[in-house]
Amino acid sequence: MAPKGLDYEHLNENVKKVQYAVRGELYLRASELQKEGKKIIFTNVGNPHALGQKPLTFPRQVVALCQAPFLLDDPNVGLMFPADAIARAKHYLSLTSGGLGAYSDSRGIPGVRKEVADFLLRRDGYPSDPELIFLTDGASKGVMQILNTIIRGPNDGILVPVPQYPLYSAAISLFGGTLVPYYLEETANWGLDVNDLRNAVSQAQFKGITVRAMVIINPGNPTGQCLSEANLSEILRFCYQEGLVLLGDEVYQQNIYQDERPFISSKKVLMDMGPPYSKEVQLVSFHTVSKGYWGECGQRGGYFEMTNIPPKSVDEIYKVASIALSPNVPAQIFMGLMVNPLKPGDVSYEQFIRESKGILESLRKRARIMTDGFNSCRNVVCNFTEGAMYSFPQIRLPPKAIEAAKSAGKVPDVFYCLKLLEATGISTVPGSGFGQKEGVFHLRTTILPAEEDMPAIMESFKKFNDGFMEQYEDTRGYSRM
Ligand code: DCS
Repeated sequence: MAPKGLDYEHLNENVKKVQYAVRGELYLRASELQKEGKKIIFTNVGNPHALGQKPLTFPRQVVALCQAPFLLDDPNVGLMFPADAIARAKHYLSLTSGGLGAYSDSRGIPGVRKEVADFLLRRDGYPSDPELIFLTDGASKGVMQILNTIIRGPNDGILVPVPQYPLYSAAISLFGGTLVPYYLEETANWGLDVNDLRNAVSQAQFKGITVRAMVIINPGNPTGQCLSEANLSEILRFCYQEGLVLLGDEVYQQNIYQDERPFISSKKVLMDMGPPYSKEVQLVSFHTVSKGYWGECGQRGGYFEMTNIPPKSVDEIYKVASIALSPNVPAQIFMGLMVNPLKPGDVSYEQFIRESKGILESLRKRARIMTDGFNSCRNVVCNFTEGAMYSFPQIRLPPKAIEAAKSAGKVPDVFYCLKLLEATGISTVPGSGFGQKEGVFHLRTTILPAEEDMPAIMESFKKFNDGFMEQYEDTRGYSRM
């Protein structure tokens, strides 16, 4: 019989090459165990509402009204919804061309893009052009769109931090480019050394690869570090010298759990540097409604802002965005609400602040409980989660455990995480899914389980880990730090 278009052997090889650990082997096994009736704690995905985080009331009221505009004509609407939610719903409906059921411009609703631009001006102190802001279905779609635009083939390299969030490795292989790793230094709190970047670029050149873009994730996923202003300006200077476009993944900018290094955007640092940098360095930065105290992952709302990108390239990006017609319109409203929050004096302001502060303060406590919990375990060392939503402890696996993993046909950290899952129901992602130095092992968990459940989860982890180490330890040493 003649081969058919979707026969496996004939598929796009780039599709087959893609790996995405966050929903990989561990996740599949956890789903199986759940079906068999085991209680699973899903800490593999940064999906706050799935772990019980309540949505903020005000944005849901506004979007509910936008979804059901007939409620606005109900004489009792004022009994069901606060006045500011009603006013805001009317505002957003007036920005659409036919409500939530109509496609918007492929770059997103102009009025919402204006709200994003106003937010960026307030945040960074520099004007932002709504024409250079595109709304997307989550940050993921924006990242993919930009990588797709850059990558021409295997000789195009993208500098990506290792450990990294596998959206980058997966999208780069999907588009047929080459990931050029730069290693974050665990012993320096996952810091970034610009000399390593230079080495990474020269090594790539040696293999015939031209590095064209650099990714930073700030705050880091899975590593949780916040980049300092000095570090960011070194990175931007490096991009200037090498002619790289900087992709600034800043989706965790609200998730900060220490006061020494508050979030500072790449855009602000770039503008502060002045010319020639501020006029020359190409920057695309990404944000989302999925993270922060919003955690509205299921809504799929995001944006990217382009700085110093030539108009003809912007037109090409617009053209490609047009193929998908329009980003989700309800998600665009969430984005508008996120960047244009309530102000003191608004009827719902107090409640909004109470809810958002409550979430962030609790996350800060959970970050601390987790780091301390991991550091109290045998052969486990863990940097503090300065930002984002994850803890990324290093597990120093004894040689016997590594041998046992090999005979089970598993990568050592996958072996450890599977055993952890079977014993405790805690579903994590092995460090190998994010990249790590040879012979060093990690796992990633989110810091998202409810605060009151956290002590019991850490206790159960400790009991498993210390038992595992007891079983496999001998006197010959460990996987190295
Ligand atoms: N960038 C980073 C660094 C992320 O961690 C994520 C999601 C995204 C972009 C994409 O988010 P949205 O498409 O929802 O805007 N993080 C995943 C993770 O590591 N666990 O859960 C989701």
